[in-house]
Amino acid sequence: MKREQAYQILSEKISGPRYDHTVRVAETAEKLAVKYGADVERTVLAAIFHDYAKLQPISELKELIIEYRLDSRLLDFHPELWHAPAGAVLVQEEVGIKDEEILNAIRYHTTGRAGMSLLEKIVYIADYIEPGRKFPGLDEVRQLADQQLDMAVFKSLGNTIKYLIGQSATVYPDTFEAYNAMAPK
Ligand code: DGI
Ligand code: FE
Ligand code: FE
Ligand code: FE
Repeated sequence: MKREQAYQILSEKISGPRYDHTVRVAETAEKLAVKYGADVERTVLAAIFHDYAKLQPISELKELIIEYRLDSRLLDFHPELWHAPAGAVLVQEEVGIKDEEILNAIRYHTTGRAGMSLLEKIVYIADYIEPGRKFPGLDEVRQLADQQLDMAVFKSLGNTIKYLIGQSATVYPDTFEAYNAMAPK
């Protein structure tokens, strides 16, 4: 699928600031894919569709998790997490993308997971560092992303865990597993 077609399909699903965020994630992911030698077109496609389900009503995301027998633990965690795994289902069913690595990048873009592929790491970090973001510690992660992708992913996972704990929020196990897996050995 060509980018123009992907953006066309996306624009029927999301618009406004969320669409603009997606364009910035795709541009950031493209640069990282070139730098780190990932498949550029597949990385960009994953980035374009990473938030495909972001504006879907929570009730519909919940139905998808049940209907497609996704990890039922998701339902005990914050609904903000649901657009990622439910989005992977919708991108497969509605857009027709079958590429498992692209689908996994969408599925795990919010939490991360242990054993992320290069393409998954790039989408994860592009979502975190795109120029429109403002998080504490972002400058450090942006600098790391320039040279040490794994360290950037490790730091951003740590920052997210710290942020969530600061909010007294629960942390989905995949996020901890991703953090532990990315710790420098
Ligand atoms: O969809 P985006 O806003 O572009 O970004 P995202 O999908 O990476 O993250 C959405 C939100 O999910 C973000 O505010 C942080 C939060 N989040 C990430 N991991 C966890 C989490 N929230 C909870 N409760 N638990 C997690 O493990
Ligand atoms: Fe997202
Ligand atoms: Fe993210
Ligand atoms: Fe996003």
